[in-house]
Amino acid sequence: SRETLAEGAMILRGRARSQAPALLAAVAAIAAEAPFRRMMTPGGLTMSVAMTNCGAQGWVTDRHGYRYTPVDPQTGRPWPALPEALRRLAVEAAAEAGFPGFSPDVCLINRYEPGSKLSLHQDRDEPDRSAPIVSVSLGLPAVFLFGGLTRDAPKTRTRLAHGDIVVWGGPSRLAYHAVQTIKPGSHPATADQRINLTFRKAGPP
Ligand code: MD5
Ligand code: FE
Repeated sequence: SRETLAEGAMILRGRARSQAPALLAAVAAIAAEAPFRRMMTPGGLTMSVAMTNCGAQGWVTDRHGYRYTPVDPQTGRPWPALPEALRRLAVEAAAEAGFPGFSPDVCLINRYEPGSKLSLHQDRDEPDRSAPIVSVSLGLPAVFLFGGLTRDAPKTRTRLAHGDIVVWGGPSRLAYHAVQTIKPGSHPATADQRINLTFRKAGPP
């Protein structure tokens, strides 16, 4: 099913479901090379979400700020490659949502456990704002808050469950959003975790 959340924002419910075992196996292989870690915000708070990356660069935050780096600062090695099967899924989903020609070079992987949340923010560290972000949710469900171009704009709540893909492009690309605190639970695919993959174009336009 394809539903429009807002202009440029389409949700493909269950779209990744059949590929979930392969996606989770890929995440485990990536995490064996570039472990999940809880990063520090520039303000000095440790995030409740654990993160890793694959692709040509990875998104990081520390006391110096938010940025993309070609090398994992924790291991000193390049981030693991973006697996072709993951890349293909993101490119297909983007095309289905009206964004043909998406060329992701990065996948940020978020790991939530009960009690984890992501506070209201915009994704603005990628210079090419014409490229959408493709988000794949696996495991425990989340309540997602989708707002507007200012922090105080009205917000819509939507549940994101195992296998759901959301494509955020056009005017929704820079919308404020948040993930509410994950509730305790168990999912057959991930036990007590929610995994979210976001495919992005972080390289130059
Ligand atoms: C998540 N991750 O569920 C979300 C999914 C992040 C993040 O927010 O930055 O890692 S991506 C949601 C997203 C991306 C770009 C725009 C919008 C939402 N939006 O307009 O609401 O872990
Ligand atoms: Fe975000």
